[in-house]
Amino acid sequence: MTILNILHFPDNKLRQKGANIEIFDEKLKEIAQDMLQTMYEAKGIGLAAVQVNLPIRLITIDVSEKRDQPLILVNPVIFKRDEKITFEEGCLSVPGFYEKVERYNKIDYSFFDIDGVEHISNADGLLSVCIQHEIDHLDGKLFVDYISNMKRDRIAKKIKKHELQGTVEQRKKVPYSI
Ligand code: GNR
Ligand code: NI
Repeated sequence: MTILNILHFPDNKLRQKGANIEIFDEKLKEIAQDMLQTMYEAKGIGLAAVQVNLPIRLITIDVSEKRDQPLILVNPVIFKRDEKITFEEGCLSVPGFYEKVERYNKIDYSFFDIDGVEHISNADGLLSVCIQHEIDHLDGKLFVDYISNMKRDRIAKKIKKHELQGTVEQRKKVPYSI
């Protein structure tokens, strides 16, 4: 198993759209396990393949308190939406920033499991918000797209500056850097 690298806003690769998955093979199972491990290690409740630079329609989720109820959703589609809910969202691709976003409280959705079997299910509350957030990633969309341009640009600037500083710190640790 491998911990995958999570892309950070404003990386353009986060704007890639995930392609539908048509082959349910061992490689797909491996990717799903790596994504689960990456999600747990990052302490996230969800992860979309686009966030780890894989433009395919695969998401992992675990909203359980004990973090022992992993969900793997392939080609998820929401086909019914009900009631609005406002939720303070965060994102592993927008580290350190939280904003209120309006979503649907209740959804009906379909997906394929890792073996290629289709299922229909429903969700509300946190799971519903998380599924909508993850499907957005598969469409190249981030929660910061719902806030003002000014706030979004400031977040982009802060993350860029923070990561530039990280690079400098790493450079300092190398005694004879080139
Ligand atoms: O870990 C996460 N927490 C979260 C909180 C509120 C709404 C959505 C989320 S998803 C996020 C993980 C992530 O970035 N998934 O793409
Ligand atoms: Ni996210």
